[in-house]
Amino acid sequence: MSNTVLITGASSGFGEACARLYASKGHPLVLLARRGDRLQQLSDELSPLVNVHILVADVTKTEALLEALQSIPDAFLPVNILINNAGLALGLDKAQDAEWQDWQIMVDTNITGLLAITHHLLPAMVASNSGHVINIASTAASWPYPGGNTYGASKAFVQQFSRGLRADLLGTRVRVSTLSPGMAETDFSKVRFHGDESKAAAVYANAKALSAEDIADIVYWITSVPPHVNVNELEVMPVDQAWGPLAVHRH
Ligand code: NDP
Ligand code: 8X3
Repeated sequence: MSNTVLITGASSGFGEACARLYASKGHPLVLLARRGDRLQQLSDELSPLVNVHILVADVTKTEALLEALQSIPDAFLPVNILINNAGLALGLDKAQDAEWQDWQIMVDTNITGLLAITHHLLPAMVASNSGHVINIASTAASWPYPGGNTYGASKAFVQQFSRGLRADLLGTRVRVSTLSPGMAETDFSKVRFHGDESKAAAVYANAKALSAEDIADIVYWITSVPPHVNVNELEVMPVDQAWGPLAVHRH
């Protein structure tokens, strides 16, 4: 029987593309996000291929989230592949101008939400001595940029937490991988700019960004390498993106 894949943030972007790809490979799916209508649409589309269970949950609401995870039907257990993808950036303001609420939501989503789900699902992976956690970080985890303050720091947490997990899991067959994408065209920028479509479009103007499907292909590859191989970390950018020089303030 194929491994069950639980994907957080499956209602859009990378998560949605992963759901389509894993469904095409015959994996039962548990799809989690806040927007139940989008999850239902995706489930209707993929159910002819595989069994799909949807969890309408907000990863920042820990108690309700854990209740939702506990309600996963036995037929979908154990969860073998966990794709911790739900996340967001809010704002691109310098730290001194940023909204406190934006920082709080990023930390609650990108850090606390990911921790709560991992904490809930990891013991069963260890008990069955199999499983794979794929954490979606970002190039922003390693490469700071103006306005990336809390977002980048939250993704650096994800990167370092993944390394810590590997250290703790040594001696088990449970794998942990971090994928750090650069610029990818999804709803990410629309969310970052609080729904401002023209600001979002400007991010991707006249450059070929990564697509959600590019990321799904890479996630799938990471989980398809032989069971004795662990891809620790993988960073990927579009060819049209690279680093800039260090900034200098001249007087
Ligand atoms: P999208 O905005 O298209 O998708 C984000 C997903 O996260 C949605 O399904 C959204 O679902 C879900 N989500 C957000 N907040 C919550 C929450 N509180 N509870 C549950 N689900 C939530 O963006 P991407 O697909 O691009 O982003 C996916 C991940 O990839 C994020 O972690 C992002 O930081 C990361 N990333 C993105 C890059 C990019 O350039 N696009 C580059 C590097 C990393 P819903 O709103 O329905 O809850
Ligand atoms: C998303 C990529 O460069 O906007 O994680 O931070 S970036």
